[in-house]
Amino acid sequence: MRSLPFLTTLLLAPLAALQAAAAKRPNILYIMSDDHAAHAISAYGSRLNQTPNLDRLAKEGMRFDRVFAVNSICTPSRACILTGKYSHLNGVPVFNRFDGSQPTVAKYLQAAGYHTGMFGKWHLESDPTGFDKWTILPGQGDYFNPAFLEAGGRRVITGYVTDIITDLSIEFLKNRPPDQPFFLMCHHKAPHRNWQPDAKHRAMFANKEIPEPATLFDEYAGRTDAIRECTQKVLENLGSNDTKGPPPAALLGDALKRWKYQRYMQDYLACVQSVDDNVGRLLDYLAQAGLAENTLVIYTSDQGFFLGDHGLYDKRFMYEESIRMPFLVRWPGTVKPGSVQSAMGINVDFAPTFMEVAGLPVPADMQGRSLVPLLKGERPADWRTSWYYRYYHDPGDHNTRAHYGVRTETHKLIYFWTKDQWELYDLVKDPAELHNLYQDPAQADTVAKLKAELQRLKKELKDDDQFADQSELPSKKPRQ
Ligand SMILES: [Ca+2]
Repeated sequence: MRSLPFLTTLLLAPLAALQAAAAKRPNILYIMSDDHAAHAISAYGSRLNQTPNLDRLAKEGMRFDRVFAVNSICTPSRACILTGKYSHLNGVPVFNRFDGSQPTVAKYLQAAGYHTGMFGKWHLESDPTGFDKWTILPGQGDYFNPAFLEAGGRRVITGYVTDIITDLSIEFLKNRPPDQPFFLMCHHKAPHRNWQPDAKHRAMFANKEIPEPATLFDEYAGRTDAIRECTQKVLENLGSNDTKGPPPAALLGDALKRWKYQRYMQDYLACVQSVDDNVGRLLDYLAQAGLAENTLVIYTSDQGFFLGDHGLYDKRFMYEESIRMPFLVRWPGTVKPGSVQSAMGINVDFAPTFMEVAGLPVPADMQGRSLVPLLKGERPADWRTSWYYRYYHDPGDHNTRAHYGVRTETHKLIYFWTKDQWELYDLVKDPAELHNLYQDPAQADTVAKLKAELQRLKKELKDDDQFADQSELPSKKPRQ
């Protein structure tokens, strides 16, 4: 019989190894803003602004050029990110209450020993679950002197919302248990409508002439009814609450559209500038605290946004400006500094990514795929070449028609099912998506192939049109 000390050594050695491995597990800092389009980040080639702190992440990490939201609107995107599942399976197709009893990546990480925190805009109505500490804005929240909800009740914090959310996040880091890795979700409200910057950043843009997008005066020739019918148009639908005062009385038509665009973008970009400053504060804190080396940092937004593109603001549509999420990742020792990734990622990939980063198996019911191989600069041979999109909120706040579709590396096919109308774009020849080719006989083969791919993806993702009928949609109005 072997001696007791030998057995003890045998049992303790793997335990010690496990403990050592656990101590080295990377921290995860996930920073997400609300409605921040990639084309308002200088690392993405913005013509509009300079974002030096976000550029730091791109310079020291990886810039993903093709990461997309599978349902481009605030609440559904958040549910997709937490669950790794599409809207029809996570139960949040519109602005309805998230069932916090379902599995989420926060719960998995917390159970595996991560110290978990959630600060800022939550927008899922139910209280956060899976977080050791949370302080969230009720509903959309306020830009100035906002109220917050937390396990202990409600409190108002004086100041500007983007600064406060950063303060709360840093406080969480300062007070974290030293023997646990952390998973921190820092969710900014900015730059959500109605774009209220603080005085310092407003002054930076107040008199600045912002370049106009090439498609500001898009007249929608050849497109379906959906874009014409929507009420997310810069000229017709931005009101004095958005422009912070009425336009000069003499302005009409194109001149009025230009004026509204300027007022909209000056405030939007000023809100972004505060986000950029505050990302810098968090990065500085990581460096000062000696946490930078073992922390994966992500910056993203819950979807993209139309910055006057196609004459629009807001998101919802499956067009590129709306669905494309900025996605910058710094992970020292794993991600090559200054690298760029063009493989297509989707927001249901985030949860599987966090699982793999934490050394955990990806649950079989998550529908996304871990981005870790891409972070390592590898592109698996079977990486996706197409993905599925579905937007439900019709008519919603902007009379935007429900639609679903497929995007490949080169094409996009969109079906507005309540209108029974289709759009097809060649993203290589027409990246601005101005020419709907659906009726072009020369595209018949392409249309047939894309329709087959659309059906294949729907089946694979178990989308049985669960929420296709408007009467089947959950309540669209959450408690504020
Ligand atoms: Ca949003």
